Amino acid sequence: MVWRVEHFDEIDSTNTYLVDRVRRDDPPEGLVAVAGFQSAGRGRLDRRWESPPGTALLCSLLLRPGLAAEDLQLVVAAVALSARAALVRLTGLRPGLKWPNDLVVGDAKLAGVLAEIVERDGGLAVVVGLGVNLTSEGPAVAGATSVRRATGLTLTPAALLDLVLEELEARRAALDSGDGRVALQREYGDALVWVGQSVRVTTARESVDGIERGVDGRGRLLVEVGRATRCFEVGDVVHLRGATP
Ligand code: BT5
Repeated sequence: MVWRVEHFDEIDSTNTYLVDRVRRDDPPEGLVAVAGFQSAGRGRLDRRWESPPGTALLCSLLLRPGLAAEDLQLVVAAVALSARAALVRLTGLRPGLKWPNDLVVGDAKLAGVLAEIVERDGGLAVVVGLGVNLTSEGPAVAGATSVRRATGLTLTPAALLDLVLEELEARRAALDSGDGRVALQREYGDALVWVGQSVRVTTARESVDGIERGVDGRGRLLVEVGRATRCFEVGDVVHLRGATP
């Protein structure tokens, strides 16, 4: 993969920028936007992602994995696992993955991933945004952490991005083959936090308590509720400490 990195001191959102670029001039896979500050950083479901200037890796990647929209979660996994592997190499810190898109240390959020699909004639373009707290936990966000808080180490955004892109080479290639996707799914399952533990999954329609049982082949979350196993495509998960559903 030839990565082409565009740097911005300040931008509204690197995801918004790449989505607009795809709509406007449809650049090839491998375009990366990275910013020192986002004035309108976005999370899922119209939520905000906030990082003080220069304290986080804020980037978005344009991928064209040739998969169906239903397999988007695997693309999220490829990027989240690459960020995790890069952090392990740079700091020794091994964050867990919280379904569907967070890197966590214990229960505290270290990083988030936001994937957006843009449909083009030539297939799906996927913009995957990654925000990793390096030296600040973000303004007044409860339950957040940073690399510095978790390890005492100060990483630069550039050093982390370089390794994330290096780690993504093999995982991006894995998306192109059945065996590769199975391997990614296994790595994702191994990195997932709270498997076998009590969780609450909240969707737009309902809130369900059960035992987390991992992910299926499309990266959907499996939760045992009573005698049934429920499968979730979207939602938010919290860890229920000491609760028995
Ligand atoms: C996410 O959404 O976690 C996806 C975050 C993706 C951010 C990257 S930065 C580069 C690229 N460009 C963008 O505009 N976005 C991407 P979600 O799971 O919905 O979590 C959002 C929630 O995380 C917010 O509602 C806050 O509660 C919390 N949050 C906001 N800023 C945070 C921070 N710096 N650290 C930890 N949590 C934060």
